[in-house]
Amino acid sequence: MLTRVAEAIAAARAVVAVTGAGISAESGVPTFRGAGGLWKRFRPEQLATPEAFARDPDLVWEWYRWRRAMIAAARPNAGHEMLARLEARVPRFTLLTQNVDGLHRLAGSRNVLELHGNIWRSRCSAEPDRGFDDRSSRGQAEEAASDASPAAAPRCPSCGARLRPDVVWFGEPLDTRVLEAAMAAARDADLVLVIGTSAVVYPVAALPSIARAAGARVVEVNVEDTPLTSEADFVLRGPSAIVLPALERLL
Ligand code: BV8
Repeated sequence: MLTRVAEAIAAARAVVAVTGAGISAESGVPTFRGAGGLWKRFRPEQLATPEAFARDPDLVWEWYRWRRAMIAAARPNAGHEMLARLEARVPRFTLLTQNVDGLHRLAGSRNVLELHGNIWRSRCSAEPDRGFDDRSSRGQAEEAASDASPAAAPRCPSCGARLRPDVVWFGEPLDTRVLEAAMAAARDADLVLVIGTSAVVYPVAALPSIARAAGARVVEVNVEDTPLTSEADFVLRGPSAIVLPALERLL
């Protein structure tokens, strides 16, 4: 199976990778729905929704700050690094990630669409276009300058409204331009590598089917079956940090 996937990659003009939390699992970042996953301790409705933020912004920020601390300690793993190298080996490569951890860019991937946003950015809850890179010293200075206690949601230095993580919550639309670019890449693809996602969150979960309907073949890399497994042309069962380098050795 691995050899047939390597042959499909070698023959492809346009490759799209769709990744989820599973590709970051071996970097020590917990997944959402697996054993010990993030949603085990909290329900999505409790934290990753605009209603949750309106109800208890400090609790939501506590969760995101906890995740940022974990992600800050994480490094890209062999799976992220293989995809970064693959980008240079195929004529057209687009990486569509649901992950907000930024590890693909850290690994060197360039053509990355962060479909659910990025945990290191925040934006004003009252002025959506006013965003901040909280990894920058300025972002941290803004946060530190806010006179609230460290546990409280940071405030916008411009208007005083609360800042929110610049991620897409349940019930919120994805950025239209980003989603349109992702759909276009899916329709153009000869091969889609779906890696480390439970394939249950829409509209991203629809992308492999859109690609397949336009003639692409679909490879699933996962440690377990998902709703996509029965649709996939190739199923590579195993951890992505092992499977992807093994695949690369055959290219
Ligand atoms: C929207 C925030 C509309 C950022 C997240 C019924 C049917 C269809 C859709 C819906 C429905 N009811 C509600 C909806 C819509 C909803 C949705 O899809 N709900 C699902 C749960 C049914 N979708 C939305 O709300 C989206 N918006 O539809 O808007 C709209 C339009 C106009 C106007 C208004 C509204 C927004 C979705 C985004 C939600 N935000 N997170 C953050 O805090 O991170 S979702 C959350 O789940 C994360 O972003 C995550 O990326 C995403 C998907 O999870 P996965 O990445 O797949 O991770 P998971 O843990 O689930 O799975 C890990 C996988 O890896 C597993 O399969 C595991 O086996 C595997 N694995 C583990 N280790 C490894 C591995 N694989 C390989 N190697 C390993 N080592």
